[in-house]
Amino acid sequence: MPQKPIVYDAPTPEPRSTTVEALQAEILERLIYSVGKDPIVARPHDWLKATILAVRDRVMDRWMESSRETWRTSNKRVYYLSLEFLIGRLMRDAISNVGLMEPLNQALKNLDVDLGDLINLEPDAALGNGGLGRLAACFLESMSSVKIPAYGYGIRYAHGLFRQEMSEGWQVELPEDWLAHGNPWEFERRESAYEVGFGGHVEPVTDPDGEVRQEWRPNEHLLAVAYDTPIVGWRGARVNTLRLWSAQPIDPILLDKFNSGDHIGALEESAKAEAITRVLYPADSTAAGQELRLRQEFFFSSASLQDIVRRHLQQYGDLGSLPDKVAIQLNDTHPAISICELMRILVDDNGLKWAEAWKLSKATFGYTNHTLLPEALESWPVALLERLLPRHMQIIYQINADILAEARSKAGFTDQQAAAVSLIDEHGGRRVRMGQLAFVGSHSINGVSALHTELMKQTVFADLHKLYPDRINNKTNGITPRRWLMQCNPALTKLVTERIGPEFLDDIDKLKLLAPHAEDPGFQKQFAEIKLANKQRLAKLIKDRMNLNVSPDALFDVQIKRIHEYKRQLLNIIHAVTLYDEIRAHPEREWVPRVKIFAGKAAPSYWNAKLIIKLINDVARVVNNDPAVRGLLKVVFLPNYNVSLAEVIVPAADLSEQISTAGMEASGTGNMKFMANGGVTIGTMDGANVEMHTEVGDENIVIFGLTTEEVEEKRRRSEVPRSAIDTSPRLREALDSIASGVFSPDDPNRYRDLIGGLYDHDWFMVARDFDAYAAAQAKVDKLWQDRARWNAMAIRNTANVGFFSSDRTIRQYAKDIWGVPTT
Ligand code: HBZ
Repeated sequence: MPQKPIVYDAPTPEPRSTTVEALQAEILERLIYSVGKDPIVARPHDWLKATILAVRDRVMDRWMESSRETWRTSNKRVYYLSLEFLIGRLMRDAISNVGLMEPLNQALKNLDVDLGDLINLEPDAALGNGGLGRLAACFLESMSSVKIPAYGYGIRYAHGLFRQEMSEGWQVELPEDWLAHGNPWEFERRESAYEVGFGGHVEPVTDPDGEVRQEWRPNEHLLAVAYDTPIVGWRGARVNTLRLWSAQPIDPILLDKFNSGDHIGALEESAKAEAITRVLYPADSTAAGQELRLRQEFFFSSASLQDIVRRHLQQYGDLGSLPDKVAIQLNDTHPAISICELMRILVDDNGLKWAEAWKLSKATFGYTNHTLLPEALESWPVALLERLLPRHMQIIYQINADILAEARSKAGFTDQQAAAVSLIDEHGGRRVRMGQLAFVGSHSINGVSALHTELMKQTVFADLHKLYPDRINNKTNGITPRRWLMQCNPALTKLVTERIGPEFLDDIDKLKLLAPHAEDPGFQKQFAEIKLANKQRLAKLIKDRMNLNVSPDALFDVQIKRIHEYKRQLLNIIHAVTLYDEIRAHPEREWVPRVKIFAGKAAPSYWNAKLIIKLINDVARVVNNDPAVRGLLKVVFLPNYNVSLAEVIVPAADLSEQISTAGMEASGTGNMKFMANGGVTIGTMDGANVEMHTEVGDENIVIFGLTTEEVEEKRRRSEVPRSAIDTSPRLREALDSIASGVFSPDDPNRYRDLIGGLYDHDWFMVARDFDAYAAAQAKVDKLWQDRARWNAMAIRNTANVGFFSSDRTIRQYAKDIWGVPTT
């Protein structure tokens, strides 16, 4: 039965004051009474903690009000399940969204503390690898901003994405330690702990009414403990909860073992449990495949589903209304086992009939696909699932039987097509395909850009799409304009406000009002001055971190993202080598000074990606130190790319490199961040670049290269890439110099195989797109030389970014998939 309604009219404390005096007094109070430090001896981290606690208090009233409102109105809740949330820093976001920037700045100044310094001291919450995790973070902020009652569910990794250092130009990975100074944002919820099981067996049990139920009896148990972080929307519209699960043993120590002298064995359980949430898997484009990863996936899925069902039953008392009150979005297949867990909870624990449970479950789940790369599509060996999750494996078989029956009964579905939709892959050891499971268990399957969604229909899900033609839909990605424009570029935000008024802060489409000013020389000058100041700040960072001088007057040409062959950092660095050759060969020409800036992490086991980092650093060493270059070209690889570094680089970029092989980047979201900040894109017709091209217009973006169809055609014909190299002397020269060791005299063969691959198969079309890319870069030079033209392009990029706000994306999810209202 539903719980009796809770009465909310008890007196609550007054909301905290936001005056300078009140903030100042409270920070001091927090420093003394919560941190336990005398202001005389307080260290920067102590001030940071005291400040976060004071800010957090100003979020609490709205947090409680938000959840009360959801209870009171019985509104539907959205649950976003993601193994990754790449949040970055939270403090500036919260301060800015609740409008505390000015009073807080003053309050701290009065205490002789610099707010900017504190902001930079906060560690990044790097609980994600790249785009997928950062998208989840933008979505959380947008869901609060457009007033959707929502929860993010994920894992509280003790160690987020590794710290990247360079050792002689090679990437080395070091453990990340974001919790070293504690985490003042989170609330541990000991009372919200759930048991999660693994292993054991399934037992049929006969109920008193003669019904036979399956009961899972796991032989391993551990606890999932919740840690809640408030996520505040723009202007404090609403505060939602990010609930991260931490794994803990049920018995912290086995006393009988300890007492018998087995001190290590006594802690074994504890270590095994805690291992599950110890560290984030650092691969972003290959499925991990290890047992521990599957344990992570089930652990957080089970805890989240138990929590969701408990909350629903507490409020509504029956499960028949689940899809009316609950929407669960699966961020890729990583939480797909949730579908089986919900079926188990409905059927085994709550006695629902299979068909009824399946209907409810399907109406509740939606699934977002983020990749078509075959190596990233998750599948688990049947034997592993059977051992770790025997009941879930039974459920998968039952789902599969139903789907196959449906497929066969559909007119014209051949055995081969039926095999293609099967959840079980029979090729070499039997495996469960998580993509098919997520698809059949959801009422909506969405891609993340128009092109990607079309390709989903034609490739990975072609047969399932035939069986269920209404399920696949597109939701082009977006980014939150608060973090990626207003906070990371306050000067530009101020300028835009002065020019077109503050309405765009609440309605990002109003940025379009900037377009008529694009040709205005006065406005261009102001726009360019802000870009220059941002470039000076980045130049200083490069000087401080790498002891390298770069000129802020040069064109800042930026490629920052995970290192992957399909993203083609190799194409970019080969272009740098051709520029290097040409600058030396033709000193008399009028060269555009360029700084090529790279940053990004490689998966630790991805050899070619790590080799590409080394190549960038090898080329940088030679080019940056050659007097014949006269500073006209600099190459920089900035180590340890993360959200906070992106917030400095993005506003300083002139040129945004979005040069993936067409058909391979599902969407990209970095592309949108540059656009917002007046960066001009050089890019292929891939992912969301296609829609950026439409939004900004052909004259304001530089598009080049093979299309998806052309790439596909060349691959199908197994065309030899050699002729592309033979007909391009500068490409051949650059490849020869790299392959022969010009940049690696200490190991001349270092790049032989990497470059050999371009002659051999060139899967990613680096050689075949090179001439088009070089021509596009030459066009960029021309545009840059006509600075008025360039500035107009930059302004039009900012003006037309509105479509790429994650508020728009989230409103579309809300309307088409979740069925919830928004503002
Ligand atoms: O998701 C990215 C896509 O590559 C990018 O194009 C898109 O914009 C973004 C948001 O939709 N995909 C990822 O970032 N993928 C992962 O991070 C990943 C992590 C763990 C995996 C597999 C992929 O096991």
